Amino acid sequence: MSELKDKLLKDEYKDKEDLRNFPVVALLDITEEESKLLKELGLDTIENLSTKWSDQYAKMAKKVPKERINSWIAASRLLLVEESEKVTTGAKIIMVGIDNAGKTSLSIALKHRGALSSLFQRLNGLTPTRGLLRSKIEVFGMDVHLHELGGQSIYREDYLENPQQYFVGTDTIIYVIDIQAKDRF
Ligand SMILES: Nc1nc2c(ncn2[C@@H]2O[C@H](COP(=O)(O)OP(=O)(O)O)[C@@H](O)[C@H]2O)c(=O)[nH]1
Ligand SMILES: [Mg+2]
Repeated sequence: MSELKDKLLKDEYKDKEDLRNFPVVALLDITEEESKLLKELGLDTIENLSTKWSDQYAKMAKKVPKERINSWIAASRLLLVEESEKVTTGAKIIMVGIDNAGKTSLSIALKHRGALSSLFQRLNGLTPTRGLLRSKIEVFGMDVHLHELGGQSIYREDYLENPQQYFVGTDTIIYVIDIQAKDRF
C-alpha cells in the first residue's frame, strides 16, 4: 500500500487494486450522500472525478462547500498521478511570488546553457507572465517541471479559488522575492 492511498482512502479500499474504477465513496473524506450526488453528475469513479470535474463544478458547488469539492478533486488527481508513476520519474516545482519578483528570470537562468551575455540579453525586457507558464528543465538527469504562476492579483485569486488546477502533485514550492523592492515585499 502506498502512503498516499493510506492517507486518502477509506480503510476497506486501501489494499484494493484498480484505483481508477474505485467509486468516489472510497475517498476518506466523502459521505455516502455526497458520493450519490457525484454519481448523479456522472462523476462516479475516481478517474471520472479527476478528469471530468470541471464540467460539473458549478452544480456540485450549489450543494457542497467548495473546500470539500476541491479536496476530493485534489485527492483523486493525486492518487491517479501516483498510479501512473509520473511522480517517480520527475518532479514538479511551482514558482510563486508577486509580479516583477524575478520568477521568469530565475526559470530562464536555470534553463540557460551558454554565454552569460546572451542570458542577460534575454532577461532584459521581460513582460509580466499572464497566468500559468510551464517549462521543463533537466537536473541531474531528472525531468523537472517548472510551473510559474503569474503574480498579478487577478491571477492570485484564481489560484486560491481553484487550487486543484495548480497545486496537485507539487513537490517543491519556490517563493521568489525581490529584496530590493522593499515597498512591495
Ligand atoms: N537587477 C536585476 N534585475 C532583475 C533580476 N531578476 C529579474 N530582474 C528584472 O526584473 C524584472 C522582472 O522580472 P521577471 O522575471 O519578469 O519577474 P516575474 O514577474 O516574477 O516573472 C525584469 O525586467 C528582469 O529583467 C536580478 O537579479 N537583478
Ligand atoms: Mg514572469
